[in-house]
Amino acid sequence: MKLVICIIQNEDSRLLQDDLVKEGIRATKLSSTGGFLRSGNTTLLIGVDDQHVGLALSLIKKNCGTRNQVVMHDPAMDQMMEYNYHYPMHVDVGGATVFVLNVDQFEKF
Ligand code: 2BA
Repeated sequence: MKLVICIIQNEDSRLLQDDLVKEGIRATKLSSTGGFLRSGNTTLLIGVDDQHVGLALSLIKKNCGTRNQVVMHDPAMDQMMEYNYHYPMHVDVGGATVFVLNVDQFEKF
């Protein structure tokens, strides 16, 4: 069994969750915050049998697009001395950042 952790944009979560449910793949949605933009994003925890990992990844890929976001000046970023940012700044966010982890044990009580 694998645990797929995927960080996606809020806008993509509904359609992806719909597709996962249609395919009988279970997922848990967490509200998360990106460390760089410090804006809301969505993290999905998807527990799947090994043979369904490919299907889960293809649904993530299908539903999660890259978007360009404009970052206006954020004083908090001035503290990151190792970078020299110029505002407004354009960053490409997503489609999805995905981690696939081995699950040692899975129980439901
Ligand atoms: P954020 O950390 O808010 O990052 C949003 C976007 O800003 C990133 O998109 C990237 O294009 C840009 N970015 C991030 N750090 C940067 C930096 N130091 N300098 C310049 N640009 C930077 P994505 O790479 O698609 O990441 C989207 C979200 O996925 C991230 O939101 C974060 O919540 C998560 N993420 C990405 N890589 C991760 C990792 N290695 N571990 C944990 N979470 C990660």
